Amino acid sequence: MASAQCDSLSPRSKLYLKIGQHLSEKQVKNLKTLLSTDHHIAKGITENATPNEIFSMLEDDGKLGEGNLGLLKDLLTSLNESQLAKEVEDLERVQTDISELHEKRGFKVEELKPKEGREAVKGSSIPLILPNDRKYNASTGGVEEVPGVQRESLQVVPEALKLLEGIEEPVSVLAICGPSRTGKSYILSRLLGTADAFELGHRMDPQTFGIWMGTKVLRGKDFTIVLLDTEGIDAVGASAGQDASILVLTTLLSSHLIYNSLNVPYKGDLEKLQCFIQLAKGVTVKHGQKTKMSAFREFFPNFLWLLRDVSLKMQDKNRKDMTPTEYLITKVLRRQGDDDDIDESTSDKVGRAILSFFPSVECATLERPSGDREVMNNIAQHTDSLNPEFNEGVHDLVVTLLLKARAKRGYHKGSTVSGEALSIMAKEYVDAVNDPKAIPALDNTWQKTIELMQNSAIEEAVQQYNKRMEAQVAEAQRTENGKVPLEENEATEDEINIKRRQQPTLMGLHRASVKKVTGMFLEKVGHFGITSENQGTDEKKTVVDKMQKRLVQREERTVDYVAEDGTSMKLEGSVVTGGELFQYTQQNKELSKGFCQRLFERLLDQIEKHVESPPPDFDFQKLMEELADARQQYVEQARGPEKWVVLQEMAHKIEKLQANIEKMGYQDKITQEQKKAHDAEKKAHDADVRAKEREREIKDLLKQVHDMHQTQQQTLREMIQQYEKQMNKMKQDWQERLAAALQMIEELQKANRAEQAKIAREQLENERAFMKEKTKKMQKKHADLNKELEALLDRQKNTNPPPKPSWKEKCTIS
Ligand SMILES: Nc1nc2c(ncn2[C@@H]2O[C@H](COP(=O)(O)OP(=O)(O)OP(=O)(O)O)[C@@H](O)[C@H]2O)c(=O)[nH]1
Ligand SMILES: [Mg+2]
Repeated sequence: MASAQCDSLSPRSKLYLKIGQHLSEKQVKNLKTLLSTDHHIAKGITENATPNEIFSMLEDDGKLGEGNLGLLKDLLTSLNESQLAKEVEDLERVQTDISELHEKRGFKVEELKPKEGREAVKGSSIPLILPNDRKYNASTGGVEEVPGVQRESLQVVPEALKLLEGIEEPVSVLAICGPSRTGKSYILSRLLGTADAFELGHRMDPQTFGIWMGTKVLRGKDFTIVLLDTEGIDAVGASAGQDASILVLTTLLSSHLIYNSLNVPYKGDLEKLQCFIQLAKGVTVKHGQKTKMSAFREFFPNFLWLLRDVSLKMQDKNRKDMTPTEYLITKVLRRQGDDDDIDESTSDKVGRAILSFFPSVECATLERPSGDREVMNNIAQHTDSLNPEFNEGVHDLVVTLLLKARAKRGYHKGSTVSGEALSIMAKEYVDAVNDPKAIPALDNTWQKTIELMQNSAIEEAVQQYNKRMEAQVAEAQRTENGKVPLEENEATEDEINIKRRQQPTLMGLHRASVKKVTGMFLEKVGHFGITSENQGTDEKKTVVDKMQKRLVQREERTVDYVAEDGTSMKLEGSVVTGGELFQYTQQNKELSKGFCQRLFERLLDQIEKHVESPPPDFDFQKLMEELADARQQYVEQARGPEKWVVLQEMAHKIEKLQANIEKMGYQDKITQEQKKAHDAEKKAHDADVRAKEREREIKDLLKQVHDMHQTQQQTLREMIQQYEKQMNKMKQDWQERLAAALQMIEELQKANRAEQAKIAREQLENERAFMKEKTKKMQKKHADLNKELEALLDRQKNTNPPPKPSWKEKCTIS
């Protein structure tokens, strides 16, 4: 196997390979016998399988897996391979220990799955952002140098963005940065419960370039933790400006930033961290405006300085023990000496920048993993041979980070960032960092992100609507002999009396589809923070309106109707003029027109034959009876919105028939008076039919206005329901979080970890205050929504129907 491919394998897969290569032919045979005797796999199935294939089968059956290697250990012991059995046990312990911690805090390691139809990515990490002199090779999962290209800019890796897009829920982003070759990738891997999820280097040259993302995440109840590994600040080939760009991007994308370095830092060491001062120049909160250092706090991640290889206790000048955080803040970051000294050194500036930018600054330490060079060089394979204090420190770190993890907040208060939003933000920020004339602005980027997400949610809603409509319309139109047009609106009382098969109406299907799609849409947009208190329901309503406008556009129109006698009629009403629904109404009209024309012609065909070669007893009276009968049949069988239009269009055919009768001498069979009386009767009848048609049209239009009001009310009601759901969920989540945090504080106190207990308590108090405020705001919004609904109901009650022209009055018959 090529080494690049081998490198991207998980430690478990590597161990399977190693076992396979190590076992002799005889041992493999015994392995198969053991498996069949204990009924794990039937012998016939394993006959020609390699050990690696057998392990895959056991994984597929759930008999082997992460933290579940007991069977393999037993098998190896039975084969007298005690060394390999120990390696299996070690790996299982590492994975089990950390995964138990995850589980206790409600998290589970999960592999990110690409969206449907997309290829899975190779390896346990993938570059998210790369310098332009490197390129991602999707088939190997590795990164290659681009020959002859100088590093000048950064670029996003589409495959990684696609993975992120698949995370619809809020994300918490844990990123690590710091000098090269200080064990950043290693510690990040340990947080996931493995040892080499992120590529480690064992040479002096830097291993990680750009910003990498773990393809495994920690999936929690309320958010998913995504891990980002970054290239070392001072990596070979990167200039100071490029270091600053990587730091800017890491800071903007994360919600918890770990700065990782070796040994205890001293004030003077800050000199090298000028990129933190650059942060203020490299980012702005509001587009085009200079931002005060302290204004970043609201949006920047929590900051944890992780000191590696530290075993000494930290003490103040009176030899009193200090916590690492106290040490970092008072001895390293805070300005020392005389405050009146106007010369601020570079170290002072860096310290001030770190303390001002980040909402919380803490410090943690880890001891040196091992003194053995061999172990250090292959640290991923030696988790259990490491200094126990180091491993304990790793556990403490995992607990602290999980306890503090929060969903990344968006620009607006109360909003959160989903994986999908993060992928858009990554691209926007990279574009701004690359452009020498631009600096990333938080407000602009957030606005753009929300717009893009709203648009994509709208597109998805439109697709869903069309999928539903196409399927339902086809189903409703289907008959044994083909397809029939649908009525647009529900039948009027008159029409119900006509025996017509009761079918769903086009508008009925449309309303049901809009209702379903709106529910799904509201659920979706709720995730990306437009439910925030600041924007609240107004924006939500606007975006729902925008989506519904894509589905149907109506216009209050004065519609022209031309009566048969040439009289023009004007009608006020709400008419479907566009949106996706329009195509269905148009198609249905076409279908109705064809269907009714064919029906009419079929009914008239027989009568025409009678006129052309009249049977012996055929007279004018008979003709009129046949015509009346044909009309009755037409009224019963015609369907769809064009049925009366077709009837009107066909009227001249009937006139032609009558003229033919005159020519053929039937005229003398009836008296002039009879004809006159009959004509008058017919015209009166036609006028009556037309009047009914027009009245029905007015009713349809009134109904459409009514429907529009109903949809608005329905949307509001759904928003109220969703708001209530959110409030209840928030209340329940808070109760659970509160209980968990109290239990955690108690545990920390019991374990004599007063410092961590204090931090946890403070955090709990902050959150309690925030929740109180948020609940108040949400209750107000809820009340506002209810008021709005009441107002809408009142408005509808007081709305008079549009003036209804009297067709009989206007439609005079000459
Ligand atoms: N001294 C020391 N070395 C460590 C520690 N953890 C890991 N290492 C070693 O540091 C080397 C580099 O580890 P990585 O995790 O790749 O370090 P990195 O900071 O990601 O390196 P770059 O990506 O190249 O910047 C490996 O040989 C590890 O064995 C530690 O806590 N202390
Ligand atoms: Mg690295």
